[in-house]
Amino acid sequence: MATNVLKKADSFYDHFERWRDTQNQTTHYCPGCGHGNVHKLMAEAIDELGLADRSILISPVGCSVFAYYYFDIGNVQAAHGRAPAVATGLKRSLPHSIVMTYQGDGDLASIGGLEILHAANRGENMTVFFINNAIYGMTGGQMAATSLIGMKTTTSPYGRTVENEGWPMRMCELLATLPAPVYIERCHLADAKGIMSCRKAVKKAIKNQADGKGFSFVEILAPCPTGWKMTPVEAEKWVKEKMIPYYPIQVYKDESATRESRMFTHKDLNEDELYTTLDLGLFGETHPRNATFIKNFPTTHFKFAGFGGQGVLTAGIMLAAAGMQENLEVSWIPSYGPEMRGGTANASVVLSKDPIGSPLVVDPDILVAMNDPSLDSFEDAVKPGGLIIVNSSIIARKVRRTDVDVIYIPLTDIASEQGITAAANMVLLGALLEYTKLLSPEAIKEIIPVGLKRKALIEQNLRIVDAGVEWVKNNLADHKRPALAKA
Ligand SMILES: Cc1ncc(C[n+]2csc(CCOP(=O)(O)OP(=O)(O)O)c2C)c(N)n1
Ligand code: SF4
Repeated sequence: MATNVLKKADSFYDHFERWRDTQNQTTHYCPGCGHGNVHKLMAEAIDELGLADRSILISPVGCSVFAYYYFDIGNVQAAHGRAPAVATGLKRSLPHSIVMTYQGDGDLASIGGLEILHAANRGENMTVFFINNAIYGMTGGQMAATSLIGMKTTTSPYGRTVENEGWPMRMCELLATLPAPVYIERCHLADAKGIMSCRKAVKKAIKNQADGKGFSFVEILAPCPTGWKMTPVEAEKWVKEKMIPYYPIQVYKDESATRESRMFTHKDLNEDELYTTLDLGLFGETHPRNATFIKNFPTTHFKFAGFGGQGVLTAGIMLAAAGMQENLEVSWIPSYGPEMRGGTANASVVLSKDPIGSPLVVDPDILVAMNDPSLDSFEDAVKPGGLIIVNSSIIARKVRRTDVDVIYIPLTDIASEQGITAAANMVLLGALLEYTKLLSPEAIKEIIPVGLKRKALIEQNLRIVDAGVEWVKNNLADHKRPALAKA
């Protein structure tokens, strides 16, 4: 006699540790919730396709945030709405993985509306499961982009209206207008027949990815008895009678049979190609590698801050370029306000003998403050024992900190005396390097002819760097660093 053995899919964990039942066999979902059903269909499809070892599920923010407690495959949990972006990164770096996002309507159609649109438009070779229960279940029943007209939710207590909240969004129809997606289908969980259609759709959407066909999207109309304040039976009926008429069950697009397999390929550039592509060779050959210099180089974090137009970004990038010529690891990252001119700007620069983890400079070793707001903003952030260079032509006040080294230099006045007021940043570079000895001032002078946009001013700028060097020699020879000097 033939026997049917009903057993849990292998792609599920043997024990579901999230919930408190004695045998660890139930999920955390409410009775009658659609999420459990969809999980089962997915796990069985992954088993049948033999893809568990390559599969990565990206769980969303929403009731299904804990999907990773159930699926015994690769799991990543993404910030609200960002699953398609995370999936893109994963799929592109691991092209042979099977990447699936699992997203509710709040996650996919509301906060993550653009992520999904762009991933679909790029035709990312990924699989998206969109669980449309027309409400934010996890947070207590707020209106979703897909809540129906007339639907009462905690944020539409009088019922959703077109005038107030707009039309419910039909994601399948919207995405099917894009040329890139290969497969888009909507199915439902309201009865056994509907679940069987979902089963096929789920499997097909995963298989498409394994075949390299591109972006597949399955929307599943699912009950949320708790959010809808119904019994599970009433909720099933509601899917059938209210949701399906507005969200037609059909295949919106299916080019699976005709699409060529398309695998994303990395462009592997050799070192020469990398240099040309990224313009890294802009400053010519780097200097011969000086192993002792590099070994002894103190990793230094700089913050150059001032008004837009004072050249703080340029000073930062020139210093970084000079460091690069000496074979140091360098980073430069600008930050500026929205104003085209006159706003504040600052550059974070790191020079290091070791690879740099983050280009952000939160607590600089050296702060260059070109104006008052910059000193006010960053004085407290400088590391104890660090250095603050104050543009005393503009900043009248003194530094309050007593645990840092401070030098006051009239950068703007020196630049004016040399004929270009706007070149205070060049005075700074000369002075900074002469004072700290981190690099030779000559290193910056090599960069200027290439880095300066206005070539007619090269000679003058070189002289202005020298003026900064001279000023330090003439004025700071007796400068005493505070006792707590930088080690
Ligand atoms: C950036 C951010 N904004 C808001 C929230 C709050 N939040 C958590 S889940 C959720 C909605 C989930 O609804 P849905 O995606 O439909 O999933 P369901 O819970 O219904 O399965 C919201 C708004 C959050 N966690 N993060
Ligand atoms: S609130 Fe709704 S979506 Fe969330 S677990 Fe309960 S029934 Fe499912």
